[in-house]
Amino acid sequence: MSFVTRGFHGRRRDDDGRLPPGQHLTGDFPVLSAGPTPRIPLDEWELWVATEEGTRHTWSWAELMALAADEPTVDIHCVTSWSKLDTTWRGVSLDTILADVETAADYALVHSYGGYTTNLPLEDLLDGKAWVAYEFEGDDLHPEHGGPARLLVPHLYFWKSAKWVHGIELVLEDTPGFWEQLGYHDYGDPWREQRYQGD
Ligand SMILES: Nc1nc2c(c(=O)[nH]1)N[C@H]1C(S)=C(S)[C@@H](COP(=O)(O)O)O[C@H]1N2
Ligand SMILES: [Mo]
Repeated sequence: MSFVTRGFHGRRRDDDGRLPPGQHLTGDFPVLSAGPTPRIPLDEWELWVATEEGTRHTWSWAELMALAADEPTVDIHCVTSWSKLDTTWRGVSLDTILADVETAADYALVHSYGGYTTNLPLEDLLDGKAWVAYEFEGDDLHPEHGGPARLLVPHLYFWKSAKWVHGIELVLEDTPGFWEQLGYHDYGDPWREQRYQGD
């Protein structure tokens, strides 16, 4: 009888297998921004969704706040190799935001205030996998971290989680965003280490 079980033999660390390959844990919350932090007054803030047919849906800040919110606790993984476990957020699920949006699109190109963009398959925004988040660890989301609101798509590398989210363009064909045009992966699954195009 073998007393060395598979589980005992396998990698066991304090992250409990929650750290994707090539990542290390960090306790703090680094700021990674490709440009200056835009400041958007809440009375001017707007979220838009545009379909491939040209239909536009918009939400004011008050309208976003009126939507049912979730409080997800998730692990986040930056392509620069830090991961942070059990981060807590408050935000509106994309399922709620897209509930009444009719589309045949398979992809989304997300637009931020300030001009940043990032692309992902529409299905990666659905089924409880993505939020428009406006609180972090119980406080209003700090402007440097994307406040007043950012996209939160924790199952993909964190560059997909567009800070200062402004709009979601639903498109029939995948269209690379800011980092994707500069060589980062179109999908960006941290568990498959999809850091760069070709990974
Ligand atoms: N608008 C915008 N969103 C962005 C970025 C950016 O430069 N601009 N950087 C991305 C990258 S590379 C990462 S790792 C995370 C960083 O989020 P943080 O600064 O809150 O840690 O935001 C992502 N979203
Ligand atoms: Mo990043």
